[in-house]
Amino acid sequence: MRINEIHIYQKELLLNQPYSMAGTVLHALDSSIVKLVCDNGLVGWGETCPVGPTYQPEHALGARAALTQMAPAIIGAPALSPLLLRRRMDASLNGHNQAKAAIDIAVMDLIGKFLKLRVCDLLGGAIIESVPSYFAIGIASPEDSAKQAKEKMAQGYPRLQIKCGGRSIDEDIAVIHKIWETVGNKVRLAIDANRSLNSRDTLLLSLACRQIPIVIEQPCNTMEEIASIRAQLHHPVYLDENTENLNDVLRAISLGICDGFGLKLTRLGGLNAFTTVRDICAARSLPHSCDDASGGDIVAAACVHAGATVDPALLEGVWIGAPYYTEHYDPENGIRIENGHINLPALPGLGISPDESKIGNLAASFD
Ligand code: 0XW
Ligand code: MG
Repeated sequence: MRINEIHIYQKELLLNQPYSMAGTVLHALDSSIVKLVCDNGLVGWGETCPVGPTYQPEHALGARAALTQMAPAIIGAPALSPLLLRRRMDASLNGHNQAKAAIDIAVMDLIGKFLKLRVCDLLGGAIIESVPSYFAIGIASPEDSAKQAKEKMAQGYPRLQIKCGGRSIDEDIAVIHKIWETVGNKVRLAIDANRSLNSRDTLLLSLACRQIPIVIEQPCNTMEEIASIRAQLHHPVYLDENTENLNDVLRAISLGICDGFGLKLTRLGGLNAFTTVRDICAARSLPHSCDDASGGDIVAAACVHAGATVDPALLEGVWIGAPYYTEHYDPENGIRIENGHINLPALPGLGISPDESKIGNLAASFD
């Protein structure tokens, strides 16, 4: 079975409310969807969708350019050999994990459909059939943040992530205290500064909240800044944006500068790269999430399949974009959150079939 055709679509995902992180407010997202067609007619779907152009060094226009650059190397490749395909991609383009991830996801979808196995089974097997999710509360006032936290806790989310940064540190501290007063320890809390705090403000935040059991996610811009204050913090620290590839994860672990990770599937290079990181984290008992920066049903399905293979004791949850979007690519089997959890799709491959009228505009085709 060989890959005969590649089709790349551009999809604008409209958000049902502005999504705010430190220094960024987004109203829509630019997703790239990949359709691979094999010589036997089998179809596999992949997707990659950065959360705006400043979250990671890679961006949406770059993803489509990278896919176009790699297309000649992908056409004719054996579809049942993700490792060989990865090597072909690496030989034709340096870096650009997010774009390579879309192909990796599509190939795993193809293999699953061919073997009549779910993607989670190809990744080692699902330990759980329903994965915990978490909700990210955007930058807001203490009152609004606490109101949202109460609502999301009532909806069954076992964990909340509170965005902070990009404003006075006193406001961030007030938000954390207000949420803690409102939900207490009935839900796990993480604070995510998305690289925006300097080391002084990170120390002040940790000191002012030392009685509150929070995880502090990606407080500063660089691993070096985090390493310099780590010993003085009162809370566990997770890295997110700093882990752009497997080597970054290895560097962070070997330097001992974090207690866990907010992992992003496409940033690491896709499902196969993720399983390597999953196993390294397990070897060091490091908790982590299994998310992506953003994306529709295809990315969400990939994250749920991967998340189901993580030791539940180490899984911090699977964040997906569904609560923030207005539509599903697959209206019937699209990935949804119920009671703060996500059920694994039952069908082979990723278990979703995008409706082609919902996947945006054709940007490029190769055969
Ligand atoms: C909450 N997330 C998983 C989704 C956003 O896009 C960013 C991200 C994070 O943790 O940084
Ligand atoms: Mg994060």
